[in-house]
Amino acid sequence: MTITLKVPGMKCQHCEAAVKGALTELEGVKSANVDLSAKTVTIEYENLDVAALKEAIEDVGFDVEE
Ligand SMILES: [Cu+2]
Repeated sequence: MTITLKVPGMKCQHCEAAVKGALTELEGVKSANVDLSAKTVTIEYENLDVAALKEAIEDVGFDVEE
């Protein structure tokens, strides 16, 4: 499955790396690609709840909008 989440707080490549790292650490996440100008992250995943994806992003300090 693929989902795109809006993460408005991402401002630079450090933010991108933090969000991407938090997501790809999760078992079930195949890829996470950040679009910094759109402030979105597109996640390819399986066997996971969207809630778990959001939680991982929030755990590294960013709010998520769907
Ligand atoms: Cu940053």
